[in-house]
Amino acid sequence: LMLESRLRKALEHGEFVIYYQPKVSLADGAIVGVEALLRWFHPDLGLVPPAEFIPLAEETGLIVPIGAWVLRTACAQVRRWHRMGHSGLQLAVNLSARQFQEKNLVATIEQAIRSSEFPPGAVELELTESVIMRDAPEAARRLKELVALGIRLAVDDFGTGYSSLGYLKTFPIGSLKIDRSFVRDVERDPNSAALAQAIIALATSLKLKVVAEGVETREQLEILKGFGCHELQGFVFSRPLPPDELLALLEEGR
Ligand code: G
Ligand code: G
Ligand code: MN
Ligand code: NA
Repeated sequence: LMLESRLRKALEHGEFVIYYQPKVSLADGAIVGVEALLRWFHPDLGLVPPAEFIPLAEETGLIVPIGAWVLRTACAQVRRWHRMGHSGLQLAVNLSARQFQEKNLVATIEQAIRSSEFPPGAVELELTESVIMRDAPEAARRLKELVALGIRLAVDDFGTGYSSLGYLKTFPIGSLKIDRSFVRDVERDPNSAALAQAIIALATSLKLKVVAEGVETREQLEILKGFGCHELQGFVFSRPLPPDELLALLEEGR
């Protein structure tokens, strides 16, 4: 309860920050995008990890205003990086179930994009299979509205939901993010390797981009690259970073 009342005030007190984790092309090692990851720095509690407050923000509905703030702030930030010469940089933002169902979602996104003059094609929304599959006909309409804005859609934690694959055929998905549970054991466990390879083959034949998340070692990187994976995200390249450190990394790479 204490956490909940504090969470209610966190936005107005300016206690949220966004960290950015690079997504890297496996073809040439270039940073092609960033995923916005919310952090809560509480003056007394210190850093409260997202796993501890995002479920609470979901339950209470606070995720809706918080998520709108994330969209506005991340679009404005990445737009500044575009203007500093990193013009191709993609921005990925996570959407939870509550946000996806909220009736003002499309307007919120449109406004965030417009107010920062953000190129819509450089925004990608990350949704999990369970969010997409919750109410399939309604979700399909929603996804079409989002795509009509010109933005892209990614399936997050791919392979962990208990959905059919049918939605990949009918829904306007642009990319798959291989869940890190498959990546973690890819060097040791032949089944994990087979699954990662199958997901990459599936994505490739459907002409979807495929991103491996949670890549921690050089060996994992090489295996995934060998399987034809397009991009990676993970500690092997960088942790999620505060904006100034992310910018330093971008400047280093040119
Ligand atoms: O940042 P990791 O470092 O700990 O994130 C944990 C979880 O929190 C992930 O599942 C991620 O998708 C989710 N998350 C992080 N930032 C956001 C956000 O801005 N909005 C939503 N809805 N989820 C987020
Ligand atoms: O669920 P989602 O994919 O949005 O969550 C991203 C989460 O993964 C964040 O919590 C981020 O901090 C974490 N993460 C990113 N790279 C790695 C990694 O290489 N290893 C591990 N263990 N976690 C990672
Ligand atoms: Mn994500
Ligand atoms: Na994920």
